[in-house]
Amino acid sequence: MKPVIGVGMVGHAFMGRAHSQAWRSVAAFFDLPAVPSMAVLCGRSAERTAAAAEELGWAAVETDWKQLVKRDDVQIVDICTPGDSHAEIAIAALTAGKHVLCEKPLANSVAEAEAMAAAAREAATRGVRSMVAFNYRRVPAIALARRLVAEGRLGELRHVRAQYLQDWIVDPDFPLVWRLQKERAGSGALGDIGAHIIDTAQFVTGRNLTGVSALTETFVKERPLAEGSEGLAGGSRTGATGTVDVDDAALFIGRLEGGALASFEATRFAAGRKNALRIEVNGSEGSLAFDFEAMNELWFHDHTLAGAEAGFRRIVVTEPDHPYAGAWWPPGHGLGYEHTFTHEVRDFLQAITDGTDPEPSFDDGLRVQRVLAAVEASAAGESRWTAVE
Ligand code: SOE
Repeated sequence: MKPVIGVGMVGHAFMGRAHSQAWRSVAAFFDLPAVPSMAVLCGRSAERTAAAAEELGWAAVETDWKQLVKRDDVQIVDICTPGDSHAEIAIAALTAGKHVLCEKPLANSVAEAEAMAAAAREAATRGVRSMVAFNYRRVPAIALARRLVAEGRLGELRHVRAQYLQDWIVDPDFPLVWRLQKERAGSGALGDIGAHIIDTAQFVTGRNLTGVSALTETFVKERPLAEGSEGLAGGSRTGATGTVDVDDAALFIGRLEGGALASFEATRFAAGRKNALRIEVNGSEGSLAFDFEAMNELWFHDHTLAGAEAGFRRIVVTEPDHPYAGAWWPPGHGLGYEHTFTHEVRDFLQAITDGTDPEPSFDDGLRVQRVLAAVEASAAGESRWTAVE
């Protein structure tokens, strides 16, 4: 019998559902040294949390995360709440000796992220592990892209072009859900989806951003208020409206360690683009291109080949020796969004049982938070060049 690790999850909306699916399926597809048990689900409403626990497969329910982090049947605390509660829950859980998986962005401010990273570093000295949930690192094609860059297949890196394009708030009548509220989410498209492309760019290239120059915009400044909105769903209208105090779109250029130039675009106003997380990297010896809307494909151009043979080649990233892919289906049968979360909890469980620090760490989350802060500072200061602290 394998050891069992109890999981307590806080939050059961969109991310909570995605994480539940991962905890439920991971042991069926990956040979793990320890298996997770979906011990406790925590949410504010007893009734809605009980219904979600039943639907998603959690054994027990709590309505106060402070109780959850004390429970003996919980060894991992999985935080799937809006950013305004990440720091408090994560620090309490780490202090109580629980491993922590925390949704992105790590926090709503650099100060909170610093406190979380410090708590994580201290906890690691006690064998307590933490990880921030930048799930796109676990798309097989993205992991393969990193491998190709690390192997030197692109040579000297010159350009990174990253975009995250969605369109779910194009309608000005779409309500002011928590992702559009600064107090809850920290920022708008920037923190919600810009954080993903910052992490993806730094992960794929293995280089951090050193400075940025940015523009942000809020296209729709007033939106209807709604009650009971969950995830990306609107809830029921109250009849009143509220002010949008976050960005709808963020554009910035930046420089990476080693000198490569980078551009980033994060928007929820790209009509027709649903979840287009895209990245292209150009180096002296080749290029890579990826679009999440075709997530099983990676495009690779080998510039060392003779001109007559060169050109972008489509790699279908479903072979047994591609990252993660071998655990699933025969070649060509493809994976989806939910698999990224399964890979994430697989790597987290593996690191916990190996006694190693998983990545992305809270320090990686803090680094992204510093970029977000630099983007906001630059945009507020007429796009002036702003160093990432
Ligand atoms: C909404 O923009 C959202 O759900 C993000 O919050 C997630 O991080 C991203 O994976 C999909 O889009």
